[in-house]
Amino acid sequence: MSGGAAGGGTRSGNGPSQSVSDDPHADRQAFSGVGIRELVVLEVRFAQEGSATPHTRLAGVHLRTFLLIVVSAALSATSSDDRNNRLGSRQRKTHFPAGLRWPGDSLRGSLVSQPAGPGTPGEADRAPDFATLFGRPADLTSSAPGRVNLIGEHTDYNGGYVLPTVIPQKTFVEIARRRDRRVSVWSGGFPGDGVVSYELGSERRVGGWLDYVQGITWVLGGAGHSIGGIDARITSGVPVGSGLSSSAALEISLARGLREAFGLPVGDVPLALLARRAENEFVGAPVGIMDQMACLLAGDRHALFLDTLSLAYESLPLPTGAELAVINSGVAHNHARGDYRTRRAECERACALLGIRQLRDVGLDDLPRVAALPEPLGRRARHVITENARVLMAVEALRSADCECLGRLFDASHRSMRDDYEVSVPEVDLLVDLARGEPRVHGARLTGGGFGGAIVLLVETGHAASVAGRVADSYARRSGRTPTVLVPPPADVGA
Ligand code: GAF
Repeated sequence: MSGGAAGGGTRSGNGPSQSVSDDPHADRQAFSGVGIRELVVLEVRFAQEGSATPHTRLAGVHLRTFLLIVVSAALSATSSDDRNNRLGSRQRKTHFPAGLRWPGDSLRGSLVSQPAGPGTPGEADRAPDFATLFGRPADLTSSAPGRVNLIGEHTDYNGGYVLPTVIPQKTFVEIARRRDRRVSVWSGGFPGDGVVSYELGSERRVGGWLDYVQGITWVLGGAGHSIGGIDARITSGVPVGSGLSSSAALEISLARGLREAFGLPVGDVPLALLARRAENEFVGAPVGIMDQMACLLAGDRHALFLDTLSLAYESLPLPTGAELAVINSGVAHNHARGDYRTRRAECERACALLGIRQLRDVGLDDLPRVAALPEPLGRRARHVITENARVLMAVEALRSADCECLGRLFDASHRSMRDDYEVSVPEVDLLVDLARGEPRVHGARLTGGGFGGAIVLLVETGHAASVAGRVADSYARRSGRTPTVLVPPPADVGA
C-alpha cells in the first residue's frame, strides 16, 4: 500500500537535527464501539431488498461479512441512546458570522507550491531557502501530510464516522523564534508576495493564504497559549483544490511547529480542535474535524477510524492484498461558490424538520421518515445516513481484509455522493467510470468534499501504478484535462 508517514518534523539549529514528537497515537483514545442497531437494520434491509437499489448494491456484501459485522458489533456495542447522551454534551456549537465568505480556491489553489515531491520540503529549485529569506537558520522544521478519505464523506459535520489515511505528500513549515511579537512568513505558493508580516494579537482576516497562518496564531493566543513572534517558511507537495486537505496540512504543520517551538502544553486532539476552530472562525470555512484529525493522527499504511462525535479513534492496518491509487482530476473544487456551505445548511434543515440535533442521531431504519422530507433534503440526509453505515461496514471489511467488500463500498459511496449528495462533477464521474472499467480495481470513488478534486481507487496489490497510469491517460484523452497521479507517488511508478 502506498502512503506517507504521518507528519512530524525535525529540529535543527546549532545542534544536530532533532525529531519533533509526532507519534500519531500518542494520546490515542479507545474506540467505543459501534451501534448494533444500525448494523442489524442494514443486514435486514439487504436481506429484504437484495440488490434492488444502488444503496443496497453497496452492498453486494456476502453473508460471511454480515455475520462478522453483527458479531463484532454485538461484542463492542453501546446503546445508541447511551452513546448519544454521553457524547452530546461534548459537542461544541460553532457560530459562523453571516456574510463571511469561504476562503475559496483563490487561496486554496495557490496556498502552496504544487509540484513538490513527497519526501522533500517541496521547494522549487530556485526558491529562496530559510537563511536567504531571514538571514539565519531555522530552529525547527515541522510537517503534516495531506490525507485521502477512504470513505465517510460529508459525515463529519453531521457527527458521523470517517475513515481517512495519509498521502505521501506533505506540507513543511520551517520556523525560527524571534525576540518580538512579529510573525514574518514566506509561502512557496506565493513567492511573489515575498515575506509577509503581522503582529501577534493583531490578526485580521485578509482573504488570502495568510489567513491560515493568522488563524493558527489567533486561536492559540485566544486559548491562552503563550507564543512569541516567528519567522516561517512554508512549502508543500499537497496539491490544492483536490480534496486532499492542503488547508489542514498547513494548519497542523504550523500548529505542531509552534507547539514545539514554544513548548505548548497541548495534546494532539486539542490541537486538532484548535486548528479546526481557526478554519471555522477565523478563515470562515465551516469544515468538520476530519481533516485536522487525519493530518495529525493518521499513520502510513493505516486508516484512521474516527467517530467525529466522541473523537474516539482507532488506527486500522490497510489490507496487504490491495493498494491505493489517488488521481487528481485537474478540476479544482471551488468552495467559494458556497456548495459545501449549502450542503451543510441542507443537513441542518433536514435535522430541524426531523426534530433531531444532527444526522448521526438517525439510522437506516429511519430512512422511510427521511424519504418524506422535501427534496433535496431527503436525498442529502439519505447520503449521510447510508454513508455512516458504509463506514462501519468498511471498518469490518478492513478487519477481515475483505478487499472485494471494501471496493463495493467505495463504489456505493461514489453513487451516493453523485446521486444523493450531488457533490460530484462529470469529470470526476468519468475518472471513476474509467477506473471501474479496469479489471484489477476493487472500487473507486470521489474523495474529499467534492465539486472537483481527486478519486481514490482500491487496486489489487502490484497494479496500482499501472492502473492509475492507464486511467489517467485515458481520462486526459477524453476530458482534455490534465490529471495527476499522486498515489503511488511518481517515484514509485514503475518501481
Ligand atoms: C472537506 C472538509 F474539510 C471536511 O471536514 C469534510 O467535511 C470533507 O470535506 C467531506 O467529507 O474536506
